[in-house]
Amino acid sequence: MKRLLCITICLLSMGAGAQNPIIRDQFTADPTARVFNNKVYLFPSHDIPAPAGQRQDWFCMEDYHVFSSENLTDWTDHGVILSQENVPWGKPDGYSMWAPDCVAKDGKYYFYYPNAPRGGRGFAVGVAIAEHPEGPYTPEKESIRGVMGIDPCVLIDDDGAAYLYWSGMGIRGGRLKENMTELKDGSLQMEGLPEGFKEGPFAFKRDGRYYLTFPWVRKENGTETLAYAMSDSPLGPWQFKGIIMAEHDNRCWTNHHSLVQYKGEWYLFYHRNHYSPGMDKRRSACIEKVSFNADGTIQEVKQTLRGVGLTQATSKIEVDRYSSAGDGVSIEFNDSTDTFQGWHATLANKGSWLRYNDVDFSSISAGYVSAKIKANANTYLTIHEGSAEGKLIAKLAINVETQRYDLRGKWVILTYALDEMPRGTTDLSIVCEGAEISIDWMQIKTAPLP
Ligand code: FUB
Repeated sequence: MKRLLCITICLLSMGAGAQNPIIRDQFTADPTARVFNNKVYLFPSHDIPAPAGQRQDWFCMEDYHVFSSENLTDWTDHGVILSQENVPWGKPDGYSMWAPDCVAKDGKYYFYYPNAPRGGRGFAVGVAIAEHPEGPYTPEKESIRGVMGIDPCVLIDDDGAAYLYWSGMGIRGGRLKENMTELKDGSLQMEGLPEGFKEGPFAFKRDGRYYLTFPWVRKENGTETLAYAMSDSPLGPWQFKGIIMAEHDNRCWTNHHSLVQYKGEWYLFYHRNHYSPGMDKRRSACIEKVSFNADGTIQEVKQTLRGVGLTQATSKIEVDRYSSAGDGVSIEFNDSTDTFQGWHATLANKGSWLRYNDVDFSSISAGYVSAKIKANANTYLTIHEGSAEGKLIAKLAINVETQRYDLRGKWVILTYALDEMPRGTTDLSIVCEGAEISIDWMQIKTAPLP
């Protein structure tokens, strides 16, 4: 057995990290992603726990943040760009800052957002304008005349014409004036969409064809799928094409999404209540890759824990966000009173395995592996390149009864020398070789000590 180089007994919980959800310190619903200046900007809505006096079992949103990323893995939070008390036409305590969008036109950024109007009922849609995607954004004094509803989305066509879509008694759309803040000729109901509840329109153009994508409840007592229709014209009529993503398997009622092309790949941003399993109005943004068929139709997308993007071998590899797993693997929150502390995986039996895709070893040439693990009896894990039968990279043993410590049931960080150093980007598999063992994360290091 390899010599154990270092043991750290974890007295404090470590910060959570994971691939899906992509933002790991706050809720982020209704994720609209846009590419500006070669970066992906994420404009989600911001679920918060409802303050006293507000409905506890409903959506509660008081402001918007914007985030950006160049690799879809590391996200920078640029902070609050708009709060309910700064919307001149909105209820300052409406907590109704629902799904937004942002587009760039002629060097300016137009942020569209729904909100509860002051002294009125239902929802209206406003615009806030900035010189930079990160803001500062200045809200227009009035909401957009003729738009009563939620979930605005803007498509700018190749000829510069801009179209606004939103939901409210179905999905409506209309052309915007050059000023981007008013409808040009009113609006019309989008025709050709299936029966059943629809909201959250997201429109885009690809290879000369228009796509209208939307959350859709397809069956009685069902929850939302993500579905789409195509057309040769920005305002339809539309031809319904089917499902992009099936209902959540945990009955989270909403889904809401955007599709964006970045560095040659298409991605679906969507949400799910990962950090709030008991309450589906506190959601978190996730990403998956999307593929199109030759005829322009969209292949159905499956939800994963792993999400997208490379994980640097030298960062904490949150293996509980695995790509696939065999029998005997389960995940649990690290701290059920603070779910943002993330998860750990438990491999219950000898032979239980999990696989984590796309780990980038290119910036490291020799090394050690540290892992945060926990067991009740002496046992060990092996780490392999590729599948569970792939080349052995390291063996992580835990001896729970050392001369100095009783480690039974305690989280410890163990550090070992690697047997082999993978090159480039590879998948990693972790295999339980003995009694039950839990793992929170692992990390490749150039030096053995932290
Ligand atoms: O986030 C509040 C609402 O839930 C959105 O506006 C809808 O699209 C649904 O996701």
